[in-house]
Amino acid sequence: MTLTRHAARRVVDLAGLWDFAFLGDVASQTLDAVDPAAIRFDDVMAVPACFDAAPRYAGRRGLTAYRTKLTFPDAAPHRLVVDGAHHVARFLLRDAAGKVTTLGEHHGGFTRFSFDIRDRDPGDYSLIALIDNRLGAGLADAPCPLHLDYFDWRHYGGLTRGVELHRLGSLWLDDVRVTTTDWKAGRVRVALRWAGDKTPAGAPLRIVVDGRTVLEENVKLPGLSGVIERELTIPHARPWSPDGPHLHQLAVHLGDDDWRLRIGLRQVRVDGRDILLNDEPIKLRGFNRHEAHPHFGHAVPPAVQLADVQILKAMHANFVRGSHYPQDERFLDLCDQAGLLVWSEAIGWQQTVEHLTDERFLRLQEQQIDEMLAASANHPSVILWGILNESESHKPESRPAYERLIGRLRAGDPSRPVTYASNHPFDDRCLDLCDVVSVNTYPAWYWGTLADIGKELDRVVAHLGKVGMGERPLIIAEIGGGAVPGCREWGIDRWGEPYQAEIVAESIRQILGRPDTFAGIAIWQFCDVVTAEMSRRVLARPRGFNNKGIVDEYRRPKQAFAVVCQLFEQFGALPARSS
Ligand code: ADA
Repeated sequence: MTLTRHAARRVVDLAGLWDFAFLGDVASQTLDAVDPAAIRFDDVMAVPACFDAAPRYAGRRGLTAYRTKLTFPDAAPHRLVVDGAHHVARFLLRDAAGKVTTLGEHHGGFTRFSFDIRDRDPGDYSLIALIDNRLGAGLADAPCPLHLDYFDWRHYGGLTRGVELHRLGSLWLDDVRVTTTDWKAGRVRVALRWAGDKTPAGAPLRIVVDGRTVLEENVKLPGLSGVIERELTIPHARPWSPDGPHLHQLAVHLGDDDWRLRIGLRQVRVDGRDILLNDEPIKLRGFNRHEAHPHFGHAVPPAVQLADVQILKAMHANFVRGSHYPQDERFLDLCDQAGLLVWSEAIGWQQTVEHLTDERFLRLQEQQIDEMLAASANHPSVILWGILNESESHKPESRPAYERLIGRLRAGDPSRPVTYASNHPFDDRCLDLCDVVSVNTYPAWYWGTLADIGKELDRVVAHLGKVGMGERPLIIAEIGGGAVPGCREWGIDRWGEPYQAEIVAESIRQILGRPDTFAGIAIWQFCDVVTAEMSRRVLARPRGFNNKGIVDEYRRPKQAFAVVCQLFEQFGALPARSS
């Protein structure tokens, strides 16, 4: 279950069963209060997995401890790479004599982080992870303010994605970023971030594409870290697109280290109301997807991720909005391969001015944005960056936060357009900061009838035109209605499968039927997901699920499934512009 990008570097996959202890859920049970020597590991837990999706701990919130063995073959620096931990994690290393060192702490799920391990003797150690999945009711009492109790999904906890131990040696690659600079000519820019302990003055650099060496030179390595940039022409270059998702294999070798990835040649930009992929307008037909499953929580196994991709393709979708947080990189790998376009979004859900003016919240948002970019920027499937779903973008006090976070995205990756999903389209004050305008709206569900879908979309379009936002691409980023699986009653609309199918059909017709007005649709939502445990949500959501999935939580199709298949196929065959 790892995402190893290395063949030369020694990488140990730490997936498997770890020792486990549920330490408690009382307020005094904090990371600082734990004495690692006193932890009684009386159980085991799978890694990756969500401990609170496992039957014994289902729904529990509190402090937990995980333990596994680490062996260091020599004194070289190593790096512990954690692909996701929810929500607060502290990692400790314990040597054979019982001496404990803290490796570091991380806040926020859904993104990769790492800790370097230096200056210790070779031999066997215990790695202990203290993981707290508790939520706060507000920022002040939230162990991690990125995860709050009112969001409309269950926040699962644990070591939710892969964990690896990397041996770094004396010179290593920290990151490789590949950006297409000319898709027609097959030109890319490769930026290598390197670092080291006692680095040599220079080292051989070799870049191999699809098995052919395209660059070989000796590079100078001044200091202990730096960036090397090169422009390359890919031999026998073939562009990447949803219809032809061609991937080239790239391997970078610097000294004894290496980094491997698959790249797709494609450029994205906006032009008036169009999103252009390799200079051609593209209409987005797709879904919002939560990375969740009742049996696995957020640690959705590869077989289910693959099933999701297969179902999306079966519905003739070409687009997924990763709502409302960065999706697992394995899922992005599958999207690269399948030709699905992805909107990748940093975590956020109806954040208020209080949040958007809180420095701790904003710093963690920036950290999550940086981590999302690091994990997702090389994926050709990712065409859009997003932040802060449905937050208070209509209040003037929020604007500095939008400027700051959108600025962070642009500085980290100028090659993709930026957006956020607004539920305040009529008084939003930040839309001008985006390249793509995205609006969430629920006519015929939270209010009105089927006839209101077209009318509401007209109102949105007219208003955006009036405030000077009419000449940007417009995505309806959420629209839909709920259906409890199997529910159908004469004369009752809400929660029945037939009515959901009608809402979805009318929405698709209204949006994809007007290609000159809309750049795309993301139906809310792909599959049913467990909602938050707070009574305000559970009482408003039958079964305790957000039931707006077109497939249920086990990916079984509802009536709307066939409707989407037919309509997405029909509209997918039409040109992206009427003229
Ligand atoms: C909002 C929100 C979604 C979901 C949806 C709903 O638009 O962005 O996460 O909660 O409403 O089902 O009501």
